[in-house]
Amino acid sequence: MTSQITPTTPIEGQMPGTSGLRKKTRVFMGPNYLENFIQATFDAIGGGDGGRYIVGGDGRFFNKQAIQTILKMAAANGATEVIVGQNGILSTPAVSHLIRLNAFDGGFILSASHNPGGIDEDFGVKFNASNGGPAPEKLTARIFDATKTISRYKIADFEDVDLSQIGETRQAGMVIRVVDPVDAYQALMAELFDFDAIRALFASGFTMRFDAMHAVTGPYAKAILEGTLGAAPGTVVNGIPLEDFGKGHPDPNPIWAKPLMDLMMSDNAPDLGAASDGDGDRNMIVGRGVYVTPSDSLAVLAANAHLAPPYRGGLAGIARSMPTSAASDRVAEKLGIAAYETPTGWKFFGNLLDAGKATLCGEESAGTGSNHVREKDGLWAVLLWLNILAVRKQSVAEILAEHWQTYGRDYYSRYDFEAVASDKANRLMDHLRDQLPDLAGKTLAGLTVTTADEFSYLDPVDGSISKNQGLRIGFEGGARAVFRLSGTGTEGATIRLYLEQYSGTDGDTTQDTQAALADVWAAAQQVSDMAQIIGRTTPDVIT
Ligand code: VG1
Ligand code: CO
Repeated sequence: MTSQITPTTPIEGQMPGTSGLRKKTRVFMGPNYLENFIQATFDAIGGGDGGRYIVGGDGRFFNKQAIQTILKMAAANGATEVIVGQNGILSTPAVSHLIRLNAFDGGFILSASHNPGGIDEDFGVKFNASNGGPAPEKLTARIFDATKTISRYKIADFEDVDLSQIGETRQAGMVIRVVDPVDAYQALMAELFDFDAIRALFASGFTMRFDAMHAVTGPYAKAILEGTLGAAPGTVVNGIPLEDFGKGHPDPNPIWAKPLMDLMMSDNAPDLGAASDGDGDRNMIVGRGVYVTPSDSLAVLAANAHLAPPYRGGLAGIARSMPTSAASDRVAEKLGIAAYETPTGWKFFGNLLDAGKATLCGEESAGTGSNHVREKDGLWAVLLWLNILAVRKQSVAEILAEHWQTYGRDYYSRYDFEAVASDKANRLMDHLRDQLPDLAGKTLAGLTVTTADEFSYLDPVDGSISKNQGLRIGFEGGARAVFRLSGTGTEGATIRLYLEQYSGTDGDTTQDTQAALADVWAAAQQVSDMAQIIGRTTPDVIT
């Protein structure tokens, strides 16, 4: 075997976004593109010498090929051991767990998450650090810097590794262990939850549908729900990971998981519907006839977590991303524990979890997780719901209704405007930013502004500051509009508008969501002048 040092030159635009580097698959397949980014990552963490890493992905097109390249580069960079999922499959939370379980130095996750897959769709790479969590901003900044000065990459020359066989091989001084993707993760879930109670729930006739959306959670959900917990065969649908996710968007929301939504709103609805995304870190929860917004799901899980073994002793704190609704803050207040508000992206929860300040974390984008790993975890959220349902013996609708009666309801919806020309999207944000200092006290579409600012985050653990994390406008009566630009897209800009309206326990908690948000939506249109600036007021996706 020979290790090669291959000369290369910097490639523009290799800046990791909200969650890793995401580009069109063909871009990643271009000369040196993946190699430059992987080498920059090794350089940014001080070289791979003696390092041990987890490698795996969501099974999308180019996954296996990228893994072969990473294995060869890890060996040439001096890594001593790599664990890789069989057939290249590992969900994001499974990677996070394996890093922690083995006390490894980090992991490479090949995924563009909820973005579609295929040669003409999207690909991505995330690097997770030794705590199992997404690279924090200071590390992604170092990686990006390294991509700008790169002049060579290191790659070993050996035959492609057979990823289909579980077992151990040695190449270029590096041990490569191909492992079952599900085993360790399933053991963790069995340790966390009351599997006997959930088994009894299914045995009592409880029915469920889990839509894996042709993405990575299929094997996990089948093994755990059907294989161990006794859910009926066929509970898991679309359970085989496909390279193109069956040409769909593996994004668990009412739009992209419409077949599941339709079933749950029909007369044939099972007791629980759930779905997960490309890499298995997101979750959607739907009860019979009722969709649970991710913000509400976080709040309900927080309020009921003590019913599941790992959280019996109570929660240290609850963290949510800024655009997520205030529903979980109300639970934290009642429990007398801290509530944290972080920028969008799981990397900001890592310090809070490591420091023991937060136990549960969540994002409005269908991400929920806890201190059991350092990623959001789709199947974990589903199992926590199941554990709670098994104990409370009520329907999802009943639990939700009781929750609103206790805490009031934060009506919530996100509007996405996709593929907006970048200059127009920036103009809209600038236009809003300019108005912020003078907005308080003004009335927009009948709503009086109480606060208006651009969110910036001071990390209470390491003191780092993250600026420009979204524009937020608060209104009298508990409404809020937040504007931010997505950091996961691969084409043009996506404007996300997050709308929220609180209705207290004495108010109406049974309105239609969009009706409850009509005023704040009108105010958001007025203040942003979106009709003029981007020429549209109809979102592509409403979640
Ligand atoms: C989106 C979500 C954010 C999430 C991120 C990664 O980011 O809004 O909450 O953490 O995706 O999730 P953005 O910048 O496009 O709004 V995943 O499941 O794609 O790793
Ligand atoms: Co994801």
